[in-house]
Amino acid sequence: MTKSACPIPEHISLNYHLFHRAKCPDDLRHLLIDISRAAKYISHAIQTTDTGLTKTTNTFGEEQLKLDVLSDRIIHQHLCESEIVASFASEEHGELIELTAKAPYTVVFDPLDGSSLVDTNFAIGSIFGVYEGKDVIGKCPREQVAVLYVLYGPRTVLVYCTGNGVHEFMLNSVGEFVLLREYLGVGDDAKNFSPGNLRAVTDTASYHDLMNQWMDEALTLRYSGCMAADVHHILSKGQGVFTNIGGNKYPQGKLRLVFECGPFAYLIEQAGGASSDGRNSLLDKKITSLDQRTPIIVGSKNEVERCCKVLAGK
Ligand code: FBP
Repeated sequence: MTKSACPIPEHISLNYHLFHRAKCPDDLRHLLIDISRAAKYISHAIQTTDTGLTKTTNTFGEEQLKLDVLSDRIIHQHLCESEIVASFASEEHGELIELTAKAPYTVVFDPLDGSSLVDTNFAIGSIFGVYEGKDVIGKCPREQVAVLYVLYGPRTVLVYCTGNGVHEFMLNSVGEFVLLREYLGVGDDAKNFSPGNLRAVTDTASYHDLMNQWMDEALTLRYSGCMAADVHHILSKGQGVFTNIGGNKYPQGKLRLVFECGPFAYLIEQAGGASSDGRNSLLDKKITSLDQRTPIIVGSKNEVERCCKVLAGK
């Protein structure tokens, strides 16, 4: 009997790429495929579900959209079915939720990042980080074994990294995520800037200085209000810088280390860029709570370095 190698398909599927290119462990491949299946249902829900509010708030006191709750429930169901997840933490809940005892992974996710934009038809996303073991408290984002995000825009795209490059897929007409681009990279110099929490310029003079430098140097503004879309812009264009720093309203910045900043810091550094909380790489920031907020500067290396200097008043 002759052993035949898999013929290389015309369109590389996510499963094929995980198996033959990323060569990631079978259980992690199955988990990422299950997450991608959940994303297909969320993509459909965004096209068809009421964009209105529920009468509830999440444990962080934020009003919940019907789509926030539905997306969270879809992901929870798929993680349960996988039987590979020991516990998960969602931005919509305040605590770690146990699923399958002795399973190898913990998944952290923001089910619908930028959801306040859904009624405007702007692109929004789902963000996932995967850690080994059954908790994330005390760990740092460098310990993630996989990061994946999905961007629900004119096309539904999925980007993942398991430590061997950052790769982009598109959801096609038969419901398969097929490879668009491999080994996305981020160059050292930025031509675009993406300034979050801009209200902080009123009480953080150094942030105001940074905006002035970017405008004086005629950098191009690219900001949508959805972190997944704005960081995807950096990966797509191969350069840029995204910031969201503290001010009176959000002293530590608005974004959470576990659900947003840690996953994107991992992807951008894997793509050759840099991340910082103003002093150190976000990958080395210890996770002390699920709701832990952090300033974030992420993108082209030289630009991140400049931002840290200006924000430190140097
Ligand atoms: P949600 O996940 O609750 O929508 O908030 C996160 C977010 O929408 C990010 O996606 C985005 O970068 C940020 O808030 C926008 O903050 P700001 O309005 O301060 O620029």
